[in-house]
Amino acid sequence: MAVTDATEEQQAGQAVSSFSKSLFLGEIHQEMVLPWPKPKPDEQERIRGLINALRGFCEEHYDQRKVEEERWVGDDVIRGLGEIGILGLYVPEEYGGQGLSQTGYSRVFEAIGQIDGTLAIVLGVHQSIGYKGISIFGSPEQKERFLPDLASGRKLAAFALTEPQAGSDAYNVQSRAVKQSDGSWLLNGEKRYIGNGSKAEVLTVFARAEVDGKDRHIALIVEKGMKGFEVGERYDTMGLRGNDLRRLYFKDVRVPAENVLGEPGEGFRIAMQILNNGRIGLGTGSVGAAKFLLDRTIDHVKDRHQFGQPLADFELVQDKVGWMVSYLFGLESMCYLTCGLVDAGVPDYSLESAMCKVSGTEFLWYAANRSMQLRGGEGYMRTEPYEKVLRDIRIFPIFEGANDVMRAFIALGGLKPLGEELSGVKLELSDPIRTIGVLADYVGGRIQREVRPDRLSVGHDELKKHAEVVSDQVKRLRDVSESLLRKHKKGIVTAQFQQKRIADSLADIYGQVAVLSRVASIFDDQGVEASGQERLIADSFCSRAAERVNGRFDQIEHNDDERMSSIAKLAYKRGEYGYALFEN
Ligand code: MYA
Repeated sequence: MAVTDATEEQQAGQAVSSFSKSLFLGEIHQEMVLPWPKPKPDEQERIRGLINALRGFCEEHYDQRKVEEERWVGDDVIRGLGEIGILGLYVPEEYGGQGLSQTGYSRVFEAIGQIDGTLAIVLGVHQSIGYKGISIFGSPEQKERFLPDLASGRKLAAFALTEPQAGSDAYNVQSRAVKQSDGSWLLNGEKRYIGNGSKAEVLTVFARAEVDGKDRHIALIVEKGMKGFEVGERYDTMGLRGNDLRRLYFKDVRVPAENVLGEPGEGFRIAMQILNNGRIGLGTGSVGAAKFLLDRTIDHVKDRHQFGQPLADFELVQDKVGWMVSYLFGLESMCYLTCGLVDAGVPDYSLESAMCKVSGTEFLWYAANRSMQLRGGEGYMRTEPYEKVLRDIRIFPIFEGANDVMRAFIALGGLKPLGEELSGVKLELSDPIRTIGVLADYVGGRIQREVRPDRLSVGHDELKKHAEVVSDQVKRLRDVSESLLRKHKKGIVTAQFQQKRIADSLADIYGQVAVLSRVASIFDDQGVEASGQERLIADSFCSRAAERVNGRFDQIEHNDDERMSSIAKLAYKRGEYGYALFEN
């Protein structure tokens, strides 16, 4: 049930497959991002009810320190949360779920992130990625068979992609499924770092498989109890101690044909599509956790007095709190704009979800450190939540696509359509990361046609200056992207210093668009005068983001990348830091 108000213009926007990829072409498809997407009132009501029930339940039954000690959130907690609907948030009502949109799902998930990182991960592994594949790609029979138990919490789900030789390079999975004469698949292999590992009864597992004579991937639904499926040892982790993280072994596991998810051969695409959704969850989960930290920090700095005044009155405290509020507003806007794209049926939101993941997880790390800093010496004590939060969230920039890999994916994914346009040929290239360089070979001299980029127009004078600046950045994005393709040709695939500049700039541009869309809608609803605070935030977020973007674009030409690489290579050669001080 898609329950957001997707306007006709937004649906018309589906003619373009990706908002962010279009920015690389200098096009701003603002019908996709304006007006700001909001859930319908009846869904908002439902979201409120679920969040209240969640908070009430956790207040009474969830003790995060006990979860750390016992190293599991508790089967009773899973059952209880299942009973109040938290385990089947986006599952259609006909299968026993709540039928929420992506926006609704993410909003409830944010509230889970506000309560505890471990709980968010256990529930996220279950529904953000564990059974997401069944809900998107499952046949009606598979949905009927699995979703009711999963949505109610009678069964838990897991997602098994990562292997010893396939972490960031997920394409390289070595597990193999071989088709048998009866149509079943014989699965062999090993997975690692699998959340809910011993608890899950339904697992989405990815393997290589020969399909029509080609080496492809397959997605299989493995069920606990299948012969040859063994749960291995548990990892001793730094944080998220209540997450049951395991190795899994598959030894001649016979998976029946009716447990193949989607089409054989489509496994990698299925995995990536699931992760696109999972990455949004990590973005909004980070929003929730950051809100928890910020609220605590605001209480503390108002309460604590030093040098005869509250901490809150010191300028450097205001600098930190003000910046956290402003950036959180930007991050939240970016995440929920992405949810809106999903709910409007935009087919490709892969770059947006990767940006939510990268921006969310890095902001959360910053916010947790700053909040702890502002708590002073007391913040270092285990009686305060910071040490646990820091341990829990440290993995976020690493899993669900390491942030450096996501940056490469964002930059190359965006450069690919531009490369195609410049080449004038629609090339059948399979991927942005491995083969985009081939495109650049086709890029000849100066581009023939004059490119007139679109301008972003928001209907309020107060926001127009920012919209103009964003439009200029989009033009520059196209220009610098074009010159990078010309300069590096195939080498763009490995030009990671430049990829990072492009990816981070895109995130800042997208963040500004999201903030402008949201604040314009607040102006519409409340009037400009009444919305002074949001205007202030829009001013600060957009000005700072624009400064970062322009700084990075300048660095594309003027940088010390080569020096940095040389220093690193010399260090590799020395085999140690090795610069002599007086005692050597
Ligand atoms: S789960 C495991 C996480 N693992 C990963 O995320 C793996 C990271 N690696 C990748 O994503 C890929 O390998 C990359 C692709 C991006 C590097 N959407 O040749 P390719 C298409 C749609 O470029 P590669 C975990 O950690 C591509 O266009 N399509 O592939 C648990 C091409 O298609 P075509 C995509 O060079 C965490 C084809 O695939 C996408 O290998 C638990 C081949 O692509 C995409 N994204 O590089 C978290 N990517 O052939 C719980 C590629 O048609 C979450 N393609 O052109 C819960 C949240 C809780 C929050 C709590 C907060 C408090």
